[in-house]
Amino acid sequence: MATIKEQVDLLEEEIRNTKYNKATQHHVGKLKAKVAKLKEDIERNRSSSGKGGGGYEVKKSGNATVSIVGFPSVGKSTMLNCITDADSEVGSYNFTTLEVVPGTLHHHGANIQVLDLPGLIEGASKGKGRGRQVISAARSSDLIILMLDVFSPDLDLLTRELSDSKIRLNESPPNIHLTVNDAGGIEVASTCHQPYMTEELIRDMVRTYGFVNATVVVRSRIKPYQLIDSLTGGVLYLPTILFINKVDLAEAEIVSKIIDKYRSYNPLPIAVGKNQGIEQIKDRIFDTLRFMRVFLKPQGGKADLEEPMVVKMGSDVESICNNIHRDFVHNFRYARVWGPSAKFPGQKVGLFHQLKDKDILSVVIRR
Ligand SMILES: Nc1nc2c(ncn2[C@@H]2O[C@H](COP(=O)(O)OP(=O)(O)O)[C@@H](O)[C@H]2O)c(=O)[nH]1
Ligand SMILES: [Mg+2]
Repeated sequence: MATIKEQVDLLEEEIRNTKYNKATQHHVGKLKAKVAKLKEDIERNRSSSGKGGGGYEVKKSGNATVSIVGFPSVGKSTMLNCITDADSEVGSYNFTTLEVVPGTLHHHGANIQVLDLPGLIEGASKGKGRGRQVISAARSSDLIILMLDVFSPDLDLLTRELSDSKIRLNESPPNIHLTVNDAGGIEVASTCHQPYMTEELIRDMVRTYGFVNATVVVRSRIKPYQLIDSLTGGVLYLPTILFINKVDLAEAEIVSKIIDKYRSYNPLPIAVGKNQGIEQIKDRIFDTLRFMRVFLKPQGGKADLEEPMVVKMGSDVESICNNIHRDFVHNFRYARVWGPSAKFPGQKVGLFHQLKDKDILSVVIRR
């Protein structure tokens, strides 16, 4: 009897050796569901035997956390030193940075924690090098900065490592809902046309994955891997930005070729070692994190229009209260809002009211 690992290897080999087309997609889809199931079993065995990966313990701080991910020596530490108050060791050889080095970027009123991660190497997702730690730190962030060197711009290798670790970059989660039933087999209901897989394939993959009776409602166009993502769970959807570093060393033509090749990422050419592009880097990070400003108005007083509180877009009154002082949530009575999120000036709202950029907020607490 083959071990689970051997079964996975065999199935993966079969998937690799099967030419993917309309005639085989059904078969391949089922194989993939099978692999996903077996891999989950392996993970379960691993965690129950107590051999955890052991990630870095990085204490989160600031309004958001950003991780710099890249191969060794592309200039990650140099960038951290340029945009934050940190002092990370810079080396001309690989593997300089062995630990996660945090720094804080202060920009437009926001405090952004930036993590310089040890260089990612091929095989990181399988635990090579500091792979597991790099990836667990990356998973705990709000934004991933991908950094490439203009002379070794292998973005696919980088994103593959992240993708193998269940991190999806610049993607929205598929809209799939699965409900387990007592009887009736697998039922699939799709609210839109599915160009990438038939409903029959969806049904067979769900069955192969191990469900017997379930209703699957799909409300977006999905690909087989997205169905597997939603079956296995634990997938992270993170925004990302791409920086191409060391452009001072390359001909303009080479730089524009790379930018064109990865245009879907809207890459930013930089040369942090020469202090080029620093302000653009900061702006890009700030803009991608999608912050908003909320002006606080003390009860009966005037709003502070000078120094807004910077929070993530979509934040509600509760998260603002948490930012002011934890007693504010505890003693919260109600709040009043003026501005874009208010139906009328001074609207009375509760903790779960979603705020908008440039709102003015007054929180009333029990004394
Ligand atoms: N020419 C040039 N060299 C750079 C640039 N950025 C970093 N370097 C050099 O590249 C080497 C590796 O940088 P480092 O920040 O340690 O890379 P890390 O391993 O990704 O953290 C160092 O010798 C840096 O001085 C740049 O924009 N231009
Ligand atoms: Mg480094």
